[in-house]
Amino acid sequence: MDIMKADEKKDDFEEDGTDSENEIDSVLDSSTGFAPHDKLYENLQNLAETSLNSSTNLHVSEELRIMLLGARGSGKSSTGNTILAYNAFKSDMQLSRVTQFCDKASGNIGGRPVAIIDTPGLNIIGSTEKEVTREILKSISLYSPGPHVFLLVMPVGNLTNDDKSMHKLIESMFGERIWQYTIIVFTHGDRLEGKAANDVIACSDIELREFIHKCSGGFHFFNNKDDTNDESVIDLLKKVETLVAINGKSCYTSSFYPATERKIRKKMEKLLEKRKEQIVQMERETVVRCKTEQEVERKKRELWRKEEDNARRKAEKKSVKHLGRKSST
Ligand SMILES: Nc1nc2c(ncn2[C@@H]2O[C@H](COP(=O)(O)OP(=O)(O)OP(=O)(O)O)[C@@H](O)[C@H]2O)c(=O)[nH]1
Ligand SMILES: [Mg+2]
Repeated sequence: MDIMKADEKKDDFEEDGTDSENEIDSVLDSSTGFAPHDKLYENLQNLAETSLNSSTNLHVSEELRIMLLGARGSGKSSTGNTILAYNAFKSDMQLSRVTQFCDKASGNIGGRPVAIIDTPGLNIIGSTEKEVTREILKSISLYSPGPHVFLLVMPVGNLTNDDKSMHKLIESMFGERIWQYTIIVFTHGDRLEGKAANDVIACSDIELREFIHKCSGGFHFFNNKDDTNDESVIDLLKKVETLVAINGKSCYTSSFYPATERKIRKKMEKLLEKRKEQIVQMERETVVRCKTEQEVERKKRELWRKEEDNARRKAEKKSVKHLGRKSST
């Protein structure tokens, strides 16, 4: 029986937008292991009394979710690897896109659990751009209930027109509140040739400095080619912790998404929720066939990627249909 079809009919009744906005934050059950209803946000609220000086901060046991965004080849995967101090993500010098899918890897920095979500490069290049934005927006299971901080990764330099278009694209995807959760990471810090990072920024174009103003977390320089940059990672983590504090220890949630995206996500989450039992059953069948732990992880991730992709496409279609109906009335 095609459950998705039955779901579609039921969802059509729900197209009138009367659902409570609060439902948007409903996420998948933790029993799957791939869409955990992470309690971090609540845990962080409980920790509100904890002093935020950096020495205690690095021993807080909750996982910080950090999402990397930026143009193709800007150094996102390398930055993720530098932070985690191991080669979690594939990084390479090539003109085609190296990272194709969002991926998550975890580590421990100075006693602080950290999860990094790597993403494919966001470049304005027609139809691929749509695929990439869909890939980033659909990966609910990887960063639910939301990243604490976005690292916008860019090679050190003034803003190009492509950068400016990419910022518009990011804002259209996540809404303008994203900048409250953003730190700019300038890669290729080796190009500084001994100059102080602050001096380089002070002499940069006004457009770049205005953009830095917009991002609440400021900026940080990284040299991903330096194997001895532990100190720089700790400094970045302090900036991340400070930004988390400024944001009241909250994370970026789906309620900040632009209205259309919120609707799509809500539908997508409902579709996935309805298929949860089947997905869990498929997971069980997959596990039996796998020989290693890694294979289990990979297969589960592939399964969820496919399910999320299907749900996203269906949710997008419904939204377009809904908008069409609205404009014709
Ligand atoms: N010299 C230098 N090279 C860097 C630095 N950061 C990244 N690179 C190089 O830049 C190239 C691209 O880096 P990636 O980390 O793969 O870039 P990406 O943003 O993940 O690329 P996509 O996944 O294709 O979007 C690689 O050859 C890296 O070694 C840096 O700080 N200094
Ligand atoms: Mg990459």
